[in-house]
Amino acid sequence: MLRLYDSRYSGNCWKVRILLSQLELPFERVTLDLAKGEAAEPAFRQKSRFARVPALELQDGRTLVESGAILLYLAEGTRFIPEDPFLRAEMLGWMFFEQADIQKPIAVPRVYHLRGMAAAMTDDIARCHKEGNAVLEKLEQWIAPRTWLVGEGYTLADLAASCYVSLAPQGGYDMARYPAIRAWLGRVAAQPGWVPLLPGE
Ligand SMILES: N[C@@H](CCC(=O)N[C@@H](CS)C(=O)NCC(=O)O)C(=O)O
Repeated sequence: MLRLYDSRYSGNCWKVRILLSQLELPFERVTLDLAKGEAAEPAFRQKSRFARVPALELQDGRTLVESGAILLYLAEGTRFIPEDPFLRAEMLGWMFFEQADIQKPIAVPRVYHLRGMAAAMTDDIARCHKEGNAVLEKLEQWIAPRTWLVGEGYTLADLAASCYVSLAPQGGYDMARYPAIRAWLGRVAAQPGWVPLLPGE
């Protein structure tokens, strides 16, 4: 059986759990406590060369790291990856953009809030919000006249890009500014097999 090493609050791990659910693939979940430094422990570093989750251990014992790589591996040959080479490349473009530009300015203030450090980090949070709002504005403009990020259907682009964006309010972002993003997030969450970050949310 597939074994997913993850953490409860990680948006990157959440992406993988959503796809596993949507593909109806059974998996064993091993949840690490990152605050206790469990990702840096030697036994886990044998599995994850970057000492980070998610890491997906395959049936044959090999392990894949990086959420985008894991998504691509799992979704190969399914409706979540467009067959058309241009659309496939556009999908990858959104996945790269998410990792390079969307994730950090949203994840950093969220971690400060979740760990009760927000009051001490107001300057850093303001810097992240400036950067993050500029990126969210680009996303808002792109998605406003569209249903999905790429082509005519839900793809890995929507899955990968939506997770941290939907967590932005936990980092103090005002999403009232982004009606088209909010509508798109609603469409993503309504996809069959979609699961929330935490049970019962
Ligand atoms: N680009 C990586 C990022 C992975 C990452 O940053 N994981 C974080 C949790 S979201 C982690 O494991 N951090 C290790 C730690 O906090 O010790 C991916 O998408 O998989």
